[in-house]
Amino acid sequence: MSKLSAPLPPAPVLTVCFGHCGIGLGAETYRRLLLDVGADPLKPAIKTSKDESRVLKRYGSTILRFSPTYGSGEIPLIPRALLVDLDPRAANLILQSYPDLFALREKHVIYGSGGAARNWAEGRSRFNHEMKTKVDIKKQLAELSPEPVRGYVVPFAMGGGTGSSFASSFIEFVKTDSKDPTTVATFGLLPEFGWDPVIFESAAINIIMNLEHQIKYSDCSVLFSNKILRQLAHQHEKRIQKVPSIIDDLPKEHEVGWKDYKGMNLIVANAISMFISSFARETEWDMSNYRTWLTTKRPKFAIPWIVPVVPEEGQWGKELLGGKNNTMEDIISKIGKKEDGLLFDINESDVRNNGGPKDSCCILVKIKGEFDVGERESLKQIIKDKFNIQDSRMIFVKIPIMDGEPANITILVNTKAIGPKILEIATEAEESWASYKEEYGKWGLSSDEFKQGLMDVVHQFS
Ligand SMILES: Nc1nc2c(ncn2[C@@H]2O[C@H](COP(=O)(O)OP(=O)(O)OP(=O)(O)O)[C@@H](O)[C@H]2O)c(=O)[nH]1
Ligand SMILES: [Mg+2]
Repeated sequence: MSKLSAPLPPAPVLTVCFGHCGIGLGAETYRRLLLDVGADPLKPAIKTSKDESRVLKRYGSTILRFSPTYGSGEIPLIPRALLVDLDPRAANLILQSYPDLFALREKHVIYGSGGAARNWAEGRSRFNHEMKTKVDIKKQLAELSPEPVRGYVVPFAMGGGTGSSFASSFIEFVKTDSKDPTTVATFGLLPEFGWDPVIFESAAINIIMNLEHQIKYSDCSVLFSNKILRQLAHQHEKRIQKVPSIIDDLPKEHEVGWKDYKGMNLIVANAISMFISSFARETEWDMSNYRTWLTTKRPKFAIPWIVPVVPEEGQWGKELLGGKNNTMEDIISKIGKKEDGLLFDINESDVRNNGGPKDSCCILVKIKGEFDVGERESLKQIIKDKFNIQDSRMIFVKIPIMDGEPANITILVNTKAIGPKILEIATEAEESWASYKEEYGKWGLSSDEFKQGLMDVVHQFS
């Protein structure tokens, strides 16, 4: 195809994953995005020109295309994804299992010489040393997108060292370094204390410093909690067991570190892939619109509510659904059967007592059919039953659905009701600081800086 006849691609969106958790979530999301179009994640390729337009409509510029290399004229699809961790194990595992997906090999990864010891200050200090001196992060980003970047999708855990601090430093870096307007969307995961391998006191400090950076540098911050993901994964265990995931493809002798997170990560991947589809596919909604949505909100964070929690088996791979499970009616019936899930740990009384009059939501709708007045009204009613959100504060984004794809609705909710959960963590961080200030101070986090961060977070969530 000559350059002139090629369609003008929109500026690319990159996914930059940080730490063990971020890499697990990001890789699962790409697998999911590929399965949505019926591509084989182990060898994703465009086979025909019909395929090509279908794929372009689906992914927009989140995927790189290269000239045919598979011998048969097929064009490989390569995610614009960067996997970053101080500990090289997680990224290596993914690369080993998906050599054709992450076909740019070492260009997809940045790693250091071992974890950040669950210490945000150590992680930040090592980001500045190892990432900016030993690695040329700008150059590596340019490999994935020689063009100016439209936006970044950034998944990570907030309670550990590397993911929490690297995501903080990275979003600060892209927001302050670039002259081009770019949209940053962060997907931050809260640990389940008493279950996850995190240290309560230091994790609280890490979370506060990370949140402060999200407040300053992220345009669309989405929060999840492992507590609720674990519950949902358990509740839907039977179905999840049958759903293939990136974890099933890991070398058997190594899968241990991720095995327990399979269901949880599939659930999160469902929400992140809907988020990406909301602007990567042909919709009226651009990624930068999220920037305006949350700008004036306090707290400027959203939590996802998804229907269904995990897509039905049978939709995966190349089987077509034959017109089943893809209408609004199916969505409503799934909510009736409690096959939906709010991915943050608040309940009805939290919403009743702590929600605010300016709570709002962004409703991503992928269903077959017109999405007519009746269907809109029933969805609005369901949302009002759970969150007291006014009609005028609801935004609908209709995502085109392809044949054979199941219906999916993801509602990003901005509500004051999450405040008290975060303030509990802030209290823990404040009480723990005295015993950690020496250790964190060694790595360059001063008491003043920590206290400023704490104040910003408390102000944001109060
Ligand atoms: N849902 C989910 N949680 C994860 C996953 N991997 C780790 N976690 C959680 O993330 C938190 C720890 O963050 P990690 O991502 O392991 O840490 P890291 O960013 O690599 O940082 P350090 O290892 O401390 O340098 C804990 O709450 C874990 O339970 C994952 O794949 N999925
Ligand atoms: Mg780690």
